[in-house]
Amino acid sequence: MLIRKAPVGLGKGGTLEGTQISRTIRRIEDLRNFFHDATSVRNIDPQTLVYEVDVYSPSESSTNGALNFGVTRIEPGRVGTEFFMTKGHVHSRGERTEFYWGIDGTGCLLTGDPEGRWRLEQILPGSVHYISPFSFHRLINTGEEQLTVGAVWPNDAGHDYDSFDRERMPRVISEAGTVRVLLSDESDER
Ligand code: S6P
Ligand code: ZN
Repeated sequence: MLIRKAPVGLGKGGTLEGTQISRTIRRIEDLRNFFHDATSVRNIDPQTLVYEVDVYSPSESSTNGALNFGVTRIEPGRVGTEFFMTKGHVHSRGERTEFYWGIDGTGCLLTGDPEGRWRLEQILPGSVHYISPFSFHRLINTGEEQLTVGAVWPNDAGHDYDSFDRERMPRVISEAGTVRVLLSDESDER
């Protein structure tokens, strides 16, 4: 029997290479409503790259139990004091879970449960993170290098970007060269 080459691999710079891969690119113009400081958003070139997501979906979307494999690469940078981050979402099928793991760079994972309790986990190369059912999840690059994070999640999970109140989300900011977390008055930690 032939020993075949794997159809997909992680290339230099954290790009997924191979077949059945799609890429989503998010620039400042796509994220206007996600950063807190609207004035700073307006002052950045709308074409500025914030993050890219490569997704390998080997199964038909109708396949029961199908998984997606993804890699997210977030550029280093800030909007005002707020670090570059993903939009953040809860799965449309809220009970669907997900694993993240750190590949390169440093940052954090913000999660929030439906009761409004928030949690931040440090992401480092090799760190493993579990997104529990009904949890909001967002990646934040707090470092000077690109943050690269792998993920595996059910193909039928879907993305819901609007069910969590953005005003209540903790914000991760840079202050005097350190990473600081600002909680809204109504935020709770867990
Ligand atoms: C999908 C998974 C990731 C994110 C990606 C971008 O369930 O959590 O692939 O889609 O990190 O984040 P967002 O919030 O812009 O979809
Ligand atoms: Zn997800």
